[in-house]
Amino acid sequence: STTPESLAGEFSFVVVSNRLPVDRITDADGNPSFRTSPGGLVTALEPVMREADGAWIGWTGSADDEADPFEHDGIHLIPVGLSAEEIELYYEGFSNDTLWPLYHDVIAPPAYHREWWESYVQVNRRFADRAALVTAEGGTVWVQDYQLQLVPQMLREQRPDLTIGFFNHIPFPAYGIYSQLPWRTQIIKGLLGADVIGFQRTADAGNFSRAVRRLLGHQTKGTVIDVPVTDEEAGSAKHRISSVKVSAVKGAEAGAQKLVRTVVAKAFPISIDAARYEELARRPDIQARAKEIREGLGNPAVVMLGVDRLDYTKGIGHRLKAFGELLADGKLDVEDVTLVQVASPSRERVRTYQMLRDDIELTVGRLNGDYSTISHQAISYLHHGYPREEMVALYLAADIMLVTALRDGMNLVAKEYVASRFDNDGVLVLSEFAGASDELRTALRVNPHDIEGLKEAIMQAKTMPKAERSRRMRALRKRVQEYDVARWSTSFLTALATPSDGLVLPKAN
Ligand code: GDG
Repeated sequence: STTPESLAGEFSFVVVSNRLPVDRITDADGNPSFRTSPGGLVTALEPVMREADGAWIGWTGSADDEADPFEHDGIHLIPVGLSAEEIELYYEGFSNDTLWPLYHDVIAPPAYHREWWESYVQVNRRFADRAALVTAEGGTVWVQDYQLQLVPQMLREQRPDLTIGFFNHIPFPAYGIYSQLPWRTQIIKGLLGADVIGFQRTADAGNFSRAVRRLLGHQTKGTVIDVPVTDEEAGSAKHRISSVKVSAVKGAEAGAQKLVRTVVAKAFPISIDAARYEELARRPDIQARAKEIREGLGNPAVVMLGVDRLDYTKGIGHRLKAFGELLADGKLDVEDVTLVQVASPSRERVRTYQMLRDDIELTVGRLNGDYSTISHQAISYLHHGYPREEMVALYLAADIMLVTALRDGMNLVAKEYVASRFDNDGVLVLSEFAGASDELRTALRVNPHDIEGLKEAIMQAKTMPKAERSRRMRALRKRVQEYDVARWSTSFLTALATPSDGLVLPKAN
């Protein structure tokens, strides 16, 4: 059988993420197998991996699963095992109950526990070791997301020959918030092990650079950060010398110089496989399904849609509040408007998520109790995950798409809706706190905290003339078609392959 050791130095392109892009399933005969799983990151990287014939390192999603490396749908997958305790401390704890709320502007209070941090360090070390093992001399490793922020530095210490990229899928908070983190300096240093650190928005990259200046005092200029090189690193012939330059020492006497590595911290807004969504949307069976969905809802004049992981960052409660008030005000009537809310199950073992679910379901139940009729539901609430085909049918069935996140790195749902609407119809209501808002300028952009403003936007969407809907949607579609996921990964990997500015020194030794 294939062991990780048998793959030593095998791959010149390696992606590292917390989760592998597959779910373990058991078929009718009890045989275990894998299926490609849904989700933001998977959606984004699957096409890239296939093309590069690279390897993907990550956790399978089950406890104590020490599966051997295997191939699935043409991608080499290299599992990293997590114990039940590590899932609790590193994943549910530090990743999802410390970093997630902190990086989303403390919408929920982050919990700080030293045992969680210790587990985070230990698990990051395991991922770094695995990447160090399987990556070829001079290869490229692309580390994904907030669960693995220490991996770049850990990897660089072992393998200075590698080119290392990191992409943060979630926001990076302002320093006033970030500075709460008891391990703020360690995390910053961990990330600075990368050559290129990608963020969703320009503001995220700026927040990171500021944290670097405040905590470490390194010089930054635009998107370039000068990171001092240790003597050991400078003496290593293996060092990726192209990123090393001589820089004047701030505050020292004239002429004083030191060796620095240049690290780029910059926005690379993630996207989707737009053509694939359009292709699905054009399928007659999916269009028929969209029609069937509307019929099933009682053929209301207007269908509104929300699609989110059930997460407190997504602003589902704010959306329901605005919708409920419009029903109460008599501005909306269940006879001709229905809200479909898909809330896919997420992080169900974390207490904050259990409380959120209770809260949302209480609100939905109340609103339906108050306003639904025998023939028409106010809210069709679905706590399920669906196949992608069904998602596209929902997008086609929806006259108005509501994305009201309180904080969101990007929000791919907004882009998927746009990509699916080849009919140039439909209105996107989009929170300015989602990264997508930087790009999707002709959406109806809202501040979801402003319930009055959100209600007005919903009414504006409902009464918007066809010509305006079409004009706005065309502009949105143009953007999403041009800046698709292929463009995202290409621009990141191009930046990674291009040494940043500076006086390049001849190779040491
Ligand atoms: C993180 C960041 C950033 C959802 N329910 C179902 C389903 N989905 C798919 C959607 C979309 C993806 O999951 C969700 O992506 P989002 O971007 O909306 O949000 P997060 O999951 O929070 O993702 C986010 C993203 O990473 C990428 O960088 O944009 O800001 O938080 O693709 O369609 N897919 C299927 N069934 C479902 O029930 N098939």
